[in-house]
Amino acid sequence: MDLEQIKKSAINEINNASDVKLLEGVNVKYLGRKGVLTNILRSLKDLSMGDRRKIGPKANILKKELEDLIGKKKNSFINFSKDDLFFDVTKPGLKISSGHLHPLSKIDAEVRKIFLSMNFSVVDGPEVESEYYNFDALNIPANHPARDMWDTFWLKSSGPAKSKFLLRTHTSPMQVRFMETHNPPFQIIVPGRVFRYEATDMSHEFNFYQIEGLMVGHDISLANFKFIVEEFCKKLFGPKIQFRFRPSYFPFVEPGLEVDIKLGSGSWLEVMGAGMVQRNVFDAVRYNPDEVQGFAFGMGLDRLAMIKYKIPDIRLFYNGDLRFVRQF
Ligand code: YSA
Repeated sequence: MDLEQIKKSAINEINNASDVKLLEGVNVKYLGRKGVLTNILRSLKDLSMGDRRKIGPKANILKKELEDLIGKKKNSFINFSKDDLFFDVTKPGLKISSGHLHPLSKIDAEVRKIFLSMNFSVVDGPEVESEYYNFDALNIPANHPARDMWDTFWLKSSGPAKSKFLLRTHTSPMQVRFMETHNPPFQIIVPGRVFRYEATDMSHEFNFYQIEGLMVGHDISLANFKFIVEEFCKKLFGPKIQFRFRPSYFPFVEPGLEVDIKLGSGSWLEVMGAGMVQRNVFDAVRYNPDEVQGFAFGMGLDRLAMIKYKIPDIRLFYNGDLRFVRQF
């Protein structure tokens, strides 16, 4: 074998050696005491001066080259035991963790989808609102005792603004804003964030989400509202859901009512306020209350999520604990 052939087959065998033991075999075969290359180097002394000068340096360079290659290959095996190199194809794979929606975003998407399927349009509104839209236009003038129903974050007003500003306490101001710029008939929902200056507990946050609903047209009655609510509840929670209507009071509806849903524990949770739009609200937007009627509702999105996902405390949605969020 000449040196070129030896080089070719040695490199080939080094590359193919799949563990330290096989590599050691290659080392012995070429560089060991009786190795192929060692024998050539040893027999140099028997060659003529001319051949020795021709073959000697080449054989030594090749020896160095093979030692380097074997050394490098050996290093690549360090830290790997034989077991490490064994790939168990029957082992279950590692789960790749990917981002996903927060439970409130999930229920928000679901609620929108249900109302879209019932021909409602989705409208957006401002979180910083004027006192006029949040209260006055909704038949809640200054000093009206009903303002106590909504503990308010007031904003420091800058400049000679006529109306004071606040963080909206409910999504109802969008009823007025929408009616000011649209003519009936229409049916809309307004999902959005609302703020209340109040203490928190298991079912109350100071920052939460509501979905406002408003349907205005000719001959709209409370029966239409009951049908929509029933359809909505069944689509969101399934056909066995139990809910009840209770008479209630909001200055911008007459009559007013609230809707509760029965929890697994047997107790009831209030999920929305609602009613038939009050004449004074229609007056404020220059609709003729003798010609059009409408119902409106405002539901707590967080409360719907609590029921749907069986969450006992609303504060879990906001405390940023990833162990909670990752369960959805
Ligand atoms: C009433 C009549 C209408 O024609 C239209 C809308 C309304 C609802 C009214 N704007 C309102 O805000 N009523 S409410 O104060 O009773 O809140 C409505 C729903 O929001 C409640 O039923 C509850 O589900 C939720 N909610 C209220 N305060 C909350 C809350 N959710 C979490 N934390 C709070 N602090």
